[in-house]
Amino acid sequence: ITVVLLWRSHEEVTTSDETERDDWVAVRLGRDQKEYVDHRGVHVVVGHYMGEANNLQNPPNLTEELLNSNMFDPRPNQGKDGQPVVIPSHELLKMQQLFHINRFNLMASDRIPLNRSLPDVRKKRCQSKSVNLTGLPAATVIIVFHNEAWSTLLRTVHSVVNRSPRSLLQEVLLVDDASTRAFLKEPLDQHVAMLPVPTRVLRTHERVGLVRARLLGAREARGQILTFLDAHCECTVGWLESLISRVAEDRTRVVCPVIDIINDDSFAYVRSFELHWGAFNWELHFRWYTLGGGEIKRRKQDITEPFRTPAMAGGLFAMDKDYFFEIGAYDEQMEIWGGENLELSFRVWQCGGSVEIAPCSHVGHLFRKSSPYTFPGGVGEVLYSNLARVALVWMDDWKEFYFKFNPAAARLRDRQSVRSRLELRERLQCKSFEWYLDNVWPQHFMPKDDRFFGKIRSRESGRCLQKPVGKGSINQPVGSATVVTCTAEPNLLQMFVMSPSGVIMTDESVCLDAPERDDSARQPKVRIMACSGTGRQKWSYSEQTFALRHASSGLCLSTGPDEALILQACSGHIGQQWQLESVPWK
Ligand code: LR7
Ligand code: MN
Repeated sequence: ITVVLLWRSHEEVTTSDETERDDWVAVRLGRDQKEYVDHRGVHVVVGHYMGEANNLQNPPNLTEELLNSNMFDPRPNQGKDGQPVVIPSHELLKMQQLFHINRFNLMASDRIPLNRSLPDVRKKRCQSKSVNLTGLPAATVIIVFHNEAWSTLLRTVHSVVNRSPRSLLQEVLLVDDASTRAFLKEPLDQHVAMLPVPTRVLRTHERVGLVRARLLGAREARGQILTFLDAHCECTVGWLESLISRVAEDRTRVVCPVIDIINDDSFAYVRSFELHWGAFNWELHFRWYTLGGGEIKRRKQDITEPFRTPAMAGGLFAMDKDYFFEIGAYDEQMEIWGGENLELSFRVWQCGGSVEIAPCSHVGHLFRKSSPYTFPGGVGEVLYSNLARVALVWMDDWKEFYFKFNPAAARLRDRQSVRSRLELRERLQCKSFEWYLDNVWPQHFMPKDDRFFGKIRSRESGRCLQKPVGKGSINQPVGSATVVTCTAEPNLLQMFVMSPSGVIMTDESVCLDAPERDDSARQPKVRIMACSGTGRQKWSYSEQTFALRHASSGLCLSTGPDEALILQACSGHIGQQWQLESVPWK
């Protein structure tokens, strides 16, 4: 039996040493929500799945006056210790309207003091392991923002000031990326002038996007360590020393904290698991995945040890300032938002550095479901141009794979001039993308030459195997594999990779999965589940009989009723015959 535990956003779970286990299987790891099945088959969800304030019936009228007014109105106990804010029912309508300004519950945020307390969410072993601060270099904390709310921006700054060892904090640099809100001008300058740590506000002359805003901050920084944060974060105790000590040991390390969740509705601080690392999907979107095998083993020895990650989320990390510039800073031609996180991750790994997550450093980030600000030039143009640049510079042959399945980026490909970035790659003598896949992310699901890539077609109906559509939901955490009409145009949902070891996987690290044994009464359902590396996800294919045989049960993949797939004793009948149709992409 599978017990599904649902938490409303106001009753979220905080995990502790005792409940977080390495044998949990990730079912789905969204940006702001993580779902696991634990060792007893109990389904655990961390994060939220529904913002109540977000369900607005009538679109609000966001007047200039409203946008320019600072409604910060702190109440001493609201949000204390990371608890959710409670808004009385007579204010709910107003709350819903204010939600649209920043795409988070502004009224809730504005009621929490700038110095709110947060629990020490670190593992006990992190708490007892003290970092020796003597001789450690100090950091410049750089926070770029565009039209951020007063309360979230300053709570970020105050949490840095309050919870960083003074000797490690050289200064805070705020970079205002051409915000238009009045309260982010003189009032902000005046507020930061009173802080006990040198804090300055730099301003861009026009909207330059987060990459060039961060570059402005980096060039002005006086600290030896650059530490970047988004403008809506809250740091917890111990966050900075755990990052800086790693960089001090090896200047080519880029170190990220564990990113906890600040709920966009209640502003509750929700501790996240440390069981995942960052990578990307076939659309080059950042995703969390279950930690790779080697890192899990290393973690079992010492859960306080930082672990390597194929990619960073982008906003929260520390690195040596000189190394930052030596290795090419950022691609200045990246606009507004997106792509720079993968660009930096690929570059650091391929050019001799490393990216890691320090489990003893926890920082909360406010996750939103949509972006509140404008994308001059259009969201698609901006994002896909940035991603096209990543592919063109760093991915070698795999850029063709990306462009084939992402026509929106392919259209912008020829407009990019990437010569100076390719020269950088040449000058630094960086390794290939293949090296990155083999060494940094061996668990990847990219179509390397040693594996089948294409469609899996039923010889009975001519239909194709398809991954469940959509991001899934709480009610359908794992999807059933289906057999549907094959599409002619490139369709990522119908593309599968079969590795030499017999794992049939597809985008986002999900694998064709079936129960170990024949559960005689029913025909075992074939599903698409998070890849786990276990025997229940191994298959073998016979080019003679066209059978796909499930390794641990010895049964064969068969078409079932409707669009379903089942396992049956192998008989060789037409419903058990599959054509593996390669789709070329190079
Ligand atoms: O034009 C802009 N100018 C800016 O100064 C656009 C944005 N910004 C600022 C913005 O105010 C914010 O402080 O840049 C920062 C990041 O923008 P967000 O908060 O809208 O980004 P995000 O949190 O949705 O996105 C993640 O991916 C981005 C890709 O470009 C950046 O790398 C973000 O820093 C990154 N955030 C994180 O890594 C936090 C954890 C997310 C996860 C998983
Ligand atoms: Mn952010």
